[in-house]
Order: sequence, then C-alpha cells, then structure tokens
Amino acid sequence: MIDYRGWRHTFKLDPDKTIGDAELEAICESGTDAIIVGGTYGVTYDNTLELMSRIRRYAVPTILEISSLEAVVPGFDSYFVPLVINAGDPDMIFAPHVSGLLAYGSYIHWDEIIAEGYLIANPEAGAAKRTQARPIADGATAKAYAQVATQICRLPIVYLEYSGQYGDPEVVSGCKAGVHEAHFFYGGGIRTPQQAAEMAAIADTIVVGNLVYEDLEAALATVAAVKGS
Ligand code: 1GP
Repeated sequence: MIDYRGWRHTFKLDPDKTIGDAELEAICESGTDAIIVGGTYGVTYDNTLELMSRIRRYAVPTILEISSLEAVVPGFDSYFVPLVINAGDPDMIFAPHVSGLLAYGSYIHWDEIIAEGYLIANPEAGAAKRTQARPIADGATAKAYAQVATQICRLPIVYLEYSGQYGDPEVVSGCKAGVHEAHFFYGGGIRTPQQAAEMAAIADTIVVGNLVYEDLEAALATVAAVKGS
C-alpha cells in the first residue's frame, strides 16, 4: 500500500488536458510528493493510459483517482476511490462502485485501493453538478460531513474539493476539526505560494490542479512554499 500519510504536496493532472513533455518533466521532477491523475469530464481509457505512460518515465508516485469506469487503467501505484459524502444524488454514492465491482471485481488488487471521503464544497465545480452536491455552507457543516466520513464510515482520507475556487478558511478549518485520525487532502483554486502555504497549514496534503495548465512557474512555486526549497 502506498504511504500517502507523509505527503504535503501533490499535483493533479487531467487526462483531458494537454501538457507538453518539458512541462510534464518539470512537474514530475518538481519535488512534489505524488501525481494524482483525475478529472470530471472527458476522461477516457486512452487519454488516461497515455498520461500514465508519460508520467511513468519519472520516479514520482502516481495515483489514479477513479471518476469513470471506462477509464480504469492498470499500472498506477494506487487507486483513490471517491465516495462523495455530500452527494445529493444517491445513485452517485455507491451505484458506480457496484457497477465497477461487477465489471472488474476479479482483477482488483485490494491493497492498491484507497477510499476517499469526498466533500465537494464549490457548487460550480463539474463534480458538484455531476453529483448534485449538497451545499457545505459553514465550518460546522464541514465538520459534521467530515465526521460522517471518518467516525461513522471509518474512511482513511477526507478530500475537501473546491476545484476551481479557493476555499473558505472557516470551512477548511471546520473540516479539519472533523477529520480526526484520517488524512486530510485539500484541493481547489490554489494559485500562489501564499495560498499553498495557507491551506497546507490546515490540511495534511494540498492538491494543485488547474494552475499547472494556466501558469506552470506559479504551479512549481507552490512546491517550495509547502515543502521548503
Ligand atoms: C481538483 O482539487 C483539485 O480536483 C485541484 O483544484 O484545479 O482548482 O487547483 P484546482
């Protein structure tokens, strides 16, 4: 089982987006702790396999965050399986997982599977729309959702997803208060080293996504902000 508990910084790369070889090398050799491969729309077997193969030229741990049954590609170090705790559409909570087990159950190496209690806090995010995520309006609500993930469901990871929007520190801190012994990932809207450091002071691991495609130098600067140079 991959040991994510020491991770402070990760990049999330989207198979549906384009990244050049030099840029990918800079990301993989940046000193980040891991690369998470994932996205909400347009993720296919072929574009996931292609991105994994290119990342595999480097030593950095590589995780697939599964969002589409068609795009489950063997060869990653581990697989993060999101359970959207605040999904408003109950069919988004377990139905895809049951379909996946029916299709691929006999191929699964269970020691590579890690469940994430996923809390989607940006209502404009694609994943929020896809799952009809219920709002997380304040820190107390975030704490309660995190406790459902950790104290009731006993999930090892809580992932607070603000994809595309920088998080409300009160909500992020509330979530942290409910995380207990689980590992806390924060992702969303990190665009500066200061924001990376602010969220890394609350969360165990931060995730930097869109910035890779918008401003590579700024994305690389978030690594040192969190891990030191
Ligand atoms: C997305 O949490 C990640 O799943 C990162 O968010 O793309 O906004 O950095 P951004």
